[in-house]
Amino acid sequence: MTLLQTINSPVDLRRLQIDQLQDVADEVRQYILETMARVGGHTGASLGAVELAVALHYAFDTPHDRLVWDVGHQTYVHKILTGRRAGMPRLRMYGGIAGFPRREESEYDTFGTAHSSTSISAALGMAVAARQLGDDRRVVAIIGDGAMTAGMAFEALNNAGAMDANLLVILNDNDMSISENVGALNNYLARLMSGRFYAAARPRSPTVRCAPGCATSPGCPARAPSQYPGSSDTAAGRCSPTTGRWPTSTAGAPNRNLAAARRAARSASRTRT
Ligand SMILES: Cc1ncc(C[n+]2csc(CCOP(=O)(O)OP(=O)(O)O)c2C)c(N)n1
Repeated sequence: MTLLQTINSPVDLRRLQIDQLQDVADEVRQYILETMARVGGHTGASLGAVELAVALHYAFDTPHDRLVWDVGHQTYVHKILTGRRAGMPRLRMYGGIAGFPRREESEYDTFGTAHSSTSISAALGMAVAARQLGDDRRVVAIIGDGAMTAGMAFEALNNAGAMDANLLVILNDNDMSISENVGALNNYLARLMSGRFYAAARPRSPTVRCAPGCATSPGCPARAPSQYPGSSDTAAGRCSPTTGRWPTSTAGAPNRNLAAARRAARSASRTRT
């Protein structure tokens, strides 16, 4: 039996060790390739979100926490991990599952959408509603570099920045849209990705799991080690479950590196302009 066959919901995924997640991602990728070769679909877009979907369902307490996928055809991995693996061979067929998220289809589909550029405003609405209700729900918008170019996404960012809502926006930049991406934003992101900030921050990323204060939130691996047995954050002295802070002995390491990376990025952008 493959690992993937044991995952019928994100709860099963969250029982795994962190170092098993890459195997899950590889199996999902293979499953998509095999299935889509037979039935057809938006294969490429979902292949660009395999690790991301696995990581998000592992780190967040879905469906309580809300994942809002911007481009609905990126959600094949999300569908496979949320109990719809067996339905994939009938994707987009009469009586089968939809090629996009549908709220009627699953409690994990938080927003019925095709594409594009609506995720940030939808997620902002959910985050503000959660705050009004005193709910500790976390909300994540996942938006591609293509969808990010639309005015609606910028309106939503502008609004979100002024509302102090608990909202995470993930920019999934794969340098592609309907076809290869063009335009000033694309050029800017390419500069950012090839710049010194990214180069300096990237080697640190495998060790950065919890942000300072993260242990105060319900999905924090350090806060719920039994739910996330693969997490070694507490053991490694990173995110403290009691204070939610990085312990002094090691706190400096990631933060100092990020600070250095930011300084490098600032000086790099000064030299470029
Ligand atoms: C309101 C609106 N604007 C633009 C489009 C065209 N459109 C469809 S998908 C998409 C973005 C796809 O690129 P990306 O978000 O990077 O996702 P990927 O396809 O790479 O997974 C765009 C701009 C649209 N369908 N609707």
